Amino acid sequence: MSSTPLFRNATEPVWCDGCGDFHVLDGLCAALEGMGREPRNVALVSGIGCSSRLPGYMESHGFNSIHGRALPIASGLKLARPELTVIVTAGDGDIFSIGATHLVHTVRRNPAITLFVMDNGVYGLTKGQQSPTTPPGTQMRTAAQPVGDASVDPLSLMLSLGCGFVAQAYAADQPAMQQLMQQAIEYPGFSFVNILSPCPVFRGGMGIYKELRRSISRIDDSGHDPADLAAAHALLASAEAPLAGILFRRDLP
Ligand SMILES: Cc1ncc(C[n+]2csc(CCOP(=O)(O)OP(=O)(O)O)c2C)c(N)n1
Ligand code: SF4
Ligand SMILES: [Mg+2]
Repeated sequence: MSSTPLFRNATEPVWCDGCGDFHVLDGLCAALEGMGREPRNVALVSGIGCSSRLPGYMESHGFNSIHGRALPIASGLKLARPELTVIVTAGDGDIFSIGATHLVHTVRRNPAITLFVMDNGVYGLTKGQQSPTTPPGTQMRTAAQPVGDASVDPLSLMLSLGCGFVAQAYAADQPAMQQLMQQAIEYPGFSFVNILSPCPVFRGGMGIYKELRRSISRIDDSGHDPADLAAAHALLASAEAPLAGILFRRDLP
């Protein structure tokens, strides 16, 4: 896949063919370049996971750190170097499982950091265990029984925590994802975009792309007002398909 040259370094990703994270890498490189950012003014921080390898493929400052700990590291970095564009790229396991407490308290502090979660609904790096976003009833390769636990809804969680920018994108819809990335990066506080980024190896095969493209419902088409928190909760509660777009946006102190 092609990436814009400015933000892509020469390292070849080790992701499997068909991994959604290729799209996220391409989209983020294009989004940053399109905003006129320079690699020396951008810092990417991640934890551990297939998705967390992303900073290693970009021509910017990067720290592939410790499982679940990217947010406190990024918060410290933003305090020390406020002029940098600080972006956290995480997996669903990394951020909603082992890193969940950091997520709660980072939202409370509202630092000007952007969080992009590559949500594939699985622990990809460790070969297919259930993650907090795996739907109940899913049969994982690594378990004898289908998943019995309830799942976390990232959008609902972030709305409830009080995050001022909550959005969802689909990795293979490049123009829409890039636009959302730019809006999130421009937001003056803590912004969150959940990116549906398939792991065809351990969750659903390549057919998951077709399924997502067919089922995704665009928030823009619903007439939803993103400044209305109650409407955002109501839209989520009534949604029968994955949503894409800005669900909630309000400037916070
Ligand atoms: C402290 C610690 N516990 C567990 C692990 C093992 N581990 C590595 S990545 C990972 C989960 C990755 O899942 P996710 O964040 O969803 O990323 P993905 O690989 O799916 O992109 C786990 C449990 C670890 N590296 N460190
Ligand atoms: S295991 Fe899944 S998440 Fe990891 S690189 Fe392969 S396709 Fe991507
Ligand atoms: Mg994952």
